[in-house]
Amino acid sequence: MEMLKQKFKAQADKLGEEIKQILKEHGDTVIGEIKLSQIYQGMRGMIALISETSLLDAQDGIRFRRHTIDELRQKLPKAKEGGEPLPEALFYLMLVGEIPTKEEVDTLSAILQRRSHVPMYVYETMKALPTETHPMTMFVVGIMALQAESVFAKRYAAGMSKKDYWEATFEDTLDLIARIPHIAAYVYRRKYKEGKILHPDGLLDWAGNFAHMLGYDDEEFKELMRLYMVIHADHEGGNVSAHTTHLVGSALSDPYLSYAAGMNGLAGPLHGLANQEVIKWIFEMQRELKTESPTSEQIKQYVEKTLAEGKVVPGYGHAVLRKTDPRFIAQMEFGKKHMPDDPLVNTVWRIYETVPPILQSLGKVKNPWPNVDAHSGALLVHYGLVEYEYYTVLFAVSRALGVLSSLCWDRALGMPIERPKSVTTAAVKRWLNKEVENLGD
Ligand code: CMX
Repeated sequence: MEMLKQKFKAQADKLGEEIKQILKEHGDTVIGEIKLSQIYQGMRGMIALISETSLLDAQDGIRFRRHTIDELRQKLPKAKEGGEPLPEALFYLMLVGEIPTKEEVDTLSAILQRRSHVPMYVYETMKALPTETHPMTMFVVGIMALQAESVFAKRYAAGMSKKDYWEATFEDTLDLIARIPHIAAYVYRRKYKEGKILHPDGLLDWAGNFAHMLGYDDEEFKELMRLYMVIHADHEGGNVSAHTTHLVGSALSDPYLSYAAGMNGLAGPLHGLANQEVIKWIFEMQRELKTESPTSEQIKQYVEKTLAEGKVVPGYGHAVLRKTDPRFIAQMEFGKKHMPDDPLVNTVWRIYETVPPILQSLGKVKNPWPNVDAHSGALLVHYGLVEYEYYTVLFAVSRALGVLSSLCWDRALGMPIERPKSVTTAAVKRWLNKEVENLGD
């Protein structure tokens, strides 16, 4: 751990110096213009944030420290030969920008195991909720209960110096990543398995152990969890969960508060909750059409009905991507390798052939292609994880790797409190009528 921490600190000091120089020489360089439409329409395309861990290309998809999903699947160390990459290896890569050796990842897995204890009062807090509570609410309540353990909060209260913020954030980050799968597994076992808790297996890697604690010891399911935890980890800084974590963290709210805030954003149906919405939508379609394997024509009619009812087709579209999400492709490859004949998975592939032309024909959908959420549920159902309301919790466990490594960078680079300017429409009108010189006056 000390080695990883020192490596991170050295990288952060180096980049911090480079940024100082960049700002000294180019701080006043104009990087583009902002259109009035952008401030009304979700700030699309507005470059407004720095996030070191990943970068999203509209055509090629996400790159983690310049590595595509395909490259990660090739290059990151694995639990088994020819298998899926270890998510803690991706965390290492996002944190220090280097692909770790297998030995370095094994050390990190062991450290996470050692730091994974969740105090009993956290479980008691979650247990106090009625079982009908949505799993994402239970999960965030668990994280909030755990906040009492924050190193950052304790050290800040004791008068921590600014120069130590990064270190307290780093400690909280490792503790949180170690403990989050335990909280998530508890949510699942409490809500769906009569509260029968399964003890961790100290010999397993982070995602393998998570699968085990959920109650899925099938080796293939563990591989799915490793892939799942890798592909959902980060999607640059502007998406709702990453941006919220960063924003809340900028007030020096500790990593527990910041991550919990981000996950409340992930729980929205246009963001992470879309994974439950997709499978719910497919199940409803199967029920209504009375078939497990709807034809392309039947799917087309059902999509048109969904649109006519004023709803979105879940799992399709994206605010940045303009092609099929490589995270969808990675899951499709997993499906082709492990379950090529699964009827539900085949239905997902048939939907993929059917939906894009329909969305294209609407003339307003900027990206008619599937995103990560279009595929994930069908793979989980294949292994028996059918409780789709739980799916966003899996996304949240993975997302911790990205948003928390980013938070370490925010504190190490001394990022200030975020505070963009807002204006009223009355102010916009005054400015358009040339009553004032500057928008906002
Ligand atoms: N089905 C139907 N209509 C869609 C659509 C879809 N899948 N995707 C976009 N549209 C519509 C929008 O609702 C919007 O309609 P209005 O002008 O009537 O409001 C219009 O097309 C233009 O939207 P856009 O610019 O193409 O998309 P946005 O950047 O505004 O939104 C997203 C992006 C993802 C919210 C949207 O595509 C969507 O709602 N998709 C379905 C939900 C989903 O899968 N979300 C998960 C995204 C990935 C993730 O974060 O996990």
